Amino acid sequence: MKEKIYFNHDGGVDDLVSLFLLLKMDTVELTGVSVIPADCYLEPAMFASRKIIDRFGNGGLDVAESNSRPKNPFPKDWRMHAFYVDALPILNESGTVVTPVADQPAHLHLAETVLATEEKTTLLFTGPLTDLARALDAAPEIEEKIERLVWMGGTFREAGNVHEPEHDGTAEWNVFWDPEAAARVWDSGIKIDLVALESTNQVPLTLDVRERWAKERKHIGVDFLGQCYAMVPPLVHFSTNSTYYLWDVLTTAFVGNSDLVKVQTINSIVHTDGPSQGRTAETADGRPVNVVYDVNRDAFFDYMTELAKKA
Ligand code: AGV
Ligand code: CA
Repeated sequence: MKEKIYFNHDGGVDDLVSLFLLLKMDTVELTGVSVIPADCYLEPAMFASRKIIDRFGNGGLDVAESNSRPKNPFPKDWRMHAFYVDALPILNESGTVVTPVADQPAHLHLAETVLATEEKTTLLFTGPLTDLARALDAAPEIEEKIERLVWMGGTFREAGNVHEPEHDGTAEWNVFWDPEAAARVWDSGIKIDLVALESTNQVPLTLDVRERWAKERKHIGVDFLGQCYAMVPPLVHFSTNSTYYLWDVLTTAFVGNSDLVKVQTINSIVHTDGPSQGRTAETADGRPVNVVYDVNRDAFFDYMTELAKKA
């Protein structure tokens, strides 16, 4: 039987590529999609999501808009990426958008979808956890219908990826955007699989990967990968603040094929205040999370490229 997945994302290039790949996995069934305006602007990210479902899915889905707000907003330059994906010709060929906008806000859409699904649902989150925290407050009974949360977030390394005034650099952005939401989910009984910077640092966008997609662009789905990853800066000489990694795509690939990675359990807490806010830190009496800390890089890129060929 197919694993039931509810996907909440924040409209970055790798979030939208993740949506595309989920639609191509025959081991999973997407039960719902929602978009939070964290690393994106909401309108282009909603349109892009609905058009990706139209172009690559089999119908039957709607997409919910989040009305959640940040504690620490993302930089504008990154949030612009959703406009570029939404404008791609391959997503605009038909001239219409069929997949509807849900009438519930994301957190209620999540709760309703989980409760209406007979089996337990795996939650896949590739942005901040705000909608999940709010769903747990609004409908605590969903907790027992959640199989697990798979989240791109956090790190236990000294260096995070937040480089902002008044911060010490130890946080990962999806935690930093709303640290209280992460702490709320840590307080729940939900099983957490964390795809942290430990593993995502091993899958930067590099020129050899781009060249591979260019060579295989006769497949429409591989061409789509190439077009999407033409919008963001690759790792060339050294990593900068804007260097792009396949953070969310690795998280999504882990749902489809857990053999790609290694996992270890770490007891941890989330810092919610001060210069380390958004930091996930190991502590003996913290709550256990399963941390994906290593990945077979070549197998990962093979897996995602083969999935794209099914489009
Ligand atoms: O911290 C990684 C998260 C992922 O969910 N996002 C991007 C991915 O969608 C934030 C982010 C960190 N560095 C970035 C980010 C960058 N250089 N460009 C865009 N987004
Ligand atoms: Ca994201």
